[in-house]
Amino acid sequence: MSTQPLRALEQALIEEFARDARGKGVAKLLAAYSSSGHEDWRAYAHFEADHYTRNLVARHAAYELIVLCWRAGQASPIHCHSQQQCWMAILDGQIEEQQYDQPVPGHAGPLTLRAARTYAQGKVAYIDDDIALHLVRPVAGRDGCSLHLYSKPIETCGIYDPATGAVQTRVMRYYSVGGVVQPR
Ligand code: CSS
Ligand code: FE2
Repeated sequence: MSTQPLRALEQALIEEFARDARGKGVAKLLAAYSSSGHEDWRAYAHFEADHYTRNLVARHAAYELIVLCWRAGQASPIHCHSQQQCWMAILDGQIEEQQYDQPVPGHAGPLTLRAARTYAQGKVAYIDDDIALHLVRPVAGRDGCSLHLYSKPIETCGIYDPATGAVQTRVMRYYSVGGVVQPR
């Protein structure tokens, strides 16, 4: 790989989506990067005390590539992916994913936990709305960093109340862009 492995990954992903809009080869590319011990992603790794952060690495028509930084105890809400595809590669630490069934429209009630998995550094998870909703967080007591690819970029997502299944729209924001923390 080049001396800038993350830039090489960005380019390879552009080519992959041009070849196949569904990104058949994406998981393999992300696994190769995240399992290799490259450190150039750390230029994008900003943590925040109150919530996990979303740090933009690259944005193209076909996809956005984001480093998420999780302090111990932080978690995403249970959310959907707005009909887009989501890959998550583990850069550092271990990340837990809880998958929940989509609520049945018109039937309020608690969400059903379907599966929970833990991913170690170098592993890649995939989800879309046909599979499930999910919640993501680092394993107990540890920080974590993960590399997320959304195709196409996601502007808003639904966040779900686990007790009632009620959904709210959340606007996604980047904590940093190109390594630079954004004004709030
Ligand atoms: N979808 C969440 C993270 S878990 S995939 C987000 O982008 O903030
Ligand atoms: Fe997600």
